[in-house]
Amino acid sequence: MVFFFINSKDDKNLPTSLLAERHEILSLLKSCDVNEDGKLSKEEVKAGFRRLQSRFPAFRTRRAFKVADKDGDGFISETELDELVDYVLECYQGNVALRLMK
Ligand SMILES: [Ca+2]
Ligand SMILES: [Ca+2]
Repeated sequence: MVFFFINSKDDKNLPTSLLAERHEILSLLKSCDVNEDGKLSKEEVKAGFRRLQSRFPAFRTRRAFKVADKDGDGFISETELDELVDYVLECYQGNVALRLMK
């Protein structure tokens, strides 16, 4: 009984909305690559946080690079993008779409 309860709760409701938010963030970040070199500079990531109505875009950007810029070259490459999406999701989970509408 208990197992059934846990399973049905975790597997259904959450992932769909979470996936939708991941997708929103991913397309936002991709649109921030203004020079189209396939990676995100600090300025480009900061612009993304501004789009998300962050009150502290510089702070968020610093934290994001600490988490996502694994090789420390100062850019978020395609392979590091997932980590960046995770960080953004951590900050704004549940209201990404709302923030982007403003
Ligand atoms: Ca770029
Ligand atoms: Ca990097």
